[in-house]
Amino acid sequence: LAQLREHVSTKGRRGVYEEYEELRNEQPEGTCTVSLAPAHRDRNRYGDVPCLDQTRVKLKRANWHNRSDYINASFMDGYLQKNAYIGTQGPMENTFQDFWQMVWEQNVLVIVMTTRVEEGGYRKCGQYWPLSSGSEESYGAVIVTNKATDNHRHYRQTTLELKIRQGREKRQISHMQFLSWPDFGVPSSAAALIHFRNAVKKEQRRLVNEIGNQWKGHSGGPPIIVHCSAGIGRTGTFCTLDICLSQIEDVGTLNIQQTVRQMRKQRALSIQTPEQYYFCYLAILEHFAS
Ligand code: PTR
Ligand code: PTR
Repeated sequence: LAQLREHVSTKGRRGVYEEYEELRNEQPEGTCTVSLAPAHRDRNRYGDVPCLDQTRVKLKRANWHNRSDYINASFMDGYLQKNAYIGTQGPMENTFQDFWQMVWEQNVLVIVMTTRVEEGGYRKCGQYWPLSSGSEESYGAVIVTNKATDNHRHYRQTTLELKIRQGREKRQISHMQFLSWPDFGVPSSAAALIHFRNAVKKEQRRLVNEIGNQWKGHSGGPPIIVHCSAGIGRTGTFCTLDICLSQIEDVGTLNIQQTVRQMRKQRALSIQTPEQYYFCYLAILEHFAS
């Protein structure tokens, strides 16, 4: 940590920005053929944010909704955990069904949303879950019920119940939306974001323990879905912080640049601005300063 402090104070903000520029200049490995196929154009929220073929999440039952297996979503490794996250774009009206199919098929227990549905008068993400307590929506074969919503200062936590049309199984999952983070920006409070990250971690652990046996041996459980609008800027920043904090909690060291480099091989373009990159340093330093 002293090293980290030293690293930042010697390099200064400008030096850290340069470090980020190095990452930006590294050519992405891999291809985005499926993502860029004309047939999938309307399933990408942003034409300039495709996802890599090598790590994309494939819908399994492509015939559920009579569609191909494509969704703009990528598996991402966490700290010592393969596929700890799925990074994805904010669902759009025409991909709600795909999104919920992915949630069901990947046995997801926690969805992290780091954007608001609308920001500055612009639509950033679809309203893809039922908003009011007690209400129910169907998304293709998946039926989602809002069981309860808890409002915290910087985030909102909603318990959702999922079931499949014609199926008997019911699952409870948590939707956790962080509310203080404009896109291309950094959160208004590093402490609030880290507090949120800890709440997410705790919630995942709680739900994994609750479902029991199924995940024994995979201590981390199923992937946590993390999304913002494009699924790269804020999503990448959140995951970088989570990985670096986990590493520092475990072995006392961390390497932000290496973490982001690895991440960009799985979810291309992760971390969108030099400020977001710098924010990772500041947040960690601030967190351990107190
Ligand atoms: N200590 C920070 C702060 O007070 O801003 C972090 C924090 C944020 C703590 C939110 C608690 C918070 O409230 P809640 O538990 O309701 O999210
Ligand atoms: N074409 C968009 C743009 O650059 O404006 C793509 C984009 C949008 C990229 C939002 C990143 C964005 O931020 P985030 O990944 O945090 O939602």
